[in-house]
Amino acid sequence: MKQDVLNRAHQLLTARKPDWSLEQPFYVDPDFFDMEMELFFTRQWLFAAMTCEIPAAGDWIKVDIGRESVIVLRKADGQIAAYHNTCRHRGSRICLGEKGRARRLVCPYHQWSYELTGQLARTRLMGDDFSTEGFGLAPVAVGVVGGYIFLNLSDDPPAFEPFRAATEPYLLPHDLDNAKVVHTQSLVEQANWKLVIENNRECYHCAGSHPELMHIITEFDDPNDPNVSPAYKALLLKKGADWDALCLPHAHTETSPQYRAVRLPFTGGMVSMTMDGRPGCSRLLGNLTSPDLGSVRLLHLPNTWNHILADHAVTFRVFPVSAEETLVTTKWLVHKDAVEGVDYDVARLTEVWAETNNQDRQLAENNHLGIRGRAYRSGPYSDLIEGGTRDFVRWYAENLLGALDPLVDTAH
Ligand code: 3BY
Ligand code: FES
Ligand code: FE
Repeated sequence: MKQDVLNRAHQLLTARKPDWSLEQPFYVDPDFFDMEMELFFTRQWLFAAMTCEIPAAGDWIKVDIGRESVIVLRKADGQIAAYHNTCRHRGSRICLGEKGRARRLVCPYHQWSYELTGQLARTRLMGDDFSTEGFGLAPVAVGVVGGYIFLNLSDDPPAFEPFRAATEPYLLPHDLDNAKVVHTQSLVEQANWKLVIENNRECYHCAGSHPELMHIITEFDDPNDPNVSPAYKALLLKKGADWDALCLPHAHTETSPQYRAVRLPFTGGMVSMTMDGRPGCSRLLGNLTSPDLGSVRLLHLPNTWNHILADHAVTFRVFPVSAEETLVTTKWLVHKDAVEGVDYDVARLTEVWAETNNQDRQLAENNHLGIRGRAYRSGPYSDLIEGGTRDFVRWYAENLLGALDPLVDTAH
């Protein structure tokens, strides 16, 4: 990392107007991006994949995070493990496809093969005194909660446990371990990753941009938001009582600025995130019997938000590609035994969020283009309706500043 970049980023964050958007280089400068990846992004727990995508021993899925590539797999004992996708011989990528099933991982270059535990199993023609000891694949830290697999690329990850413990009760009733992904939408957006998250964390833009979504949710739907309408407050009370009776947790977790789970009702009698508000899948998740459970909103900064409903779940994953490109991957899941054409129709199931994602993509890309111009200046977030965005940027700025503190020249 370049020292002048560290100094400049530190200076801008120190001088930052509290609760205003970030200065231009944080969104567009490739040197800032490299610095941010190293000091911030790759030290975070990142949502990578779902456990149901690798249901059997030997199932693997490749997860590319910037220039890093990770193999996430299920070991023979059923546990999930992850390894850097870099061979210990001369460093080739090992898994080249997107996913597969294998008894051993075989490097395509010179066929060194690895056990599912990461240990080097066999090599050809390395000589009698070569020992496979010490040539295991480099592990990547894994955290699993309610069917979600998170990875951490740092050698010294922060604890995953508080997030797991706080959110697991919300997820377990939906049994996403026993779901299946029925559709994936991958968008490479021409926007900095923070603009994707900033956009997601507010609904200031919703009335102007999301006609489909606004039949289902309201601009103000956080139970703690003082601007929640009386009608929505009444709905929260009514649905809260129903969910208490079903022993389904719904209160906002409120333990961390980085993550939360909360179950919120939909509006207008809608029970699902479909165009007509009726269930997108008639076979409900887990052993659920009521189709009207609103959605569990699972947030974990910096790279995922989720809607987990009675009938289906929608997961959103954000990976930075470069300062000006971001991969947004959306997956729709239903019960693993649901039958296409009988229980669900993919087009109907995916319509609302596929549209909404395209609208959000346009918003983030326009935002990015405007920020690239000479006239861009940091601007204020509304306390009334952009609290989520304000809190994300605040959290990001504090974390990055903390990482920069020990690295800057005191002279700058
Ligand atoms: O529903 C969501 O996932 C978020 C929250 C606010 C706006 N946005 C559509
Ligand atoms: Fe993998 Fe040679 S680089 S076997
Ligand atoms: Fe949006």
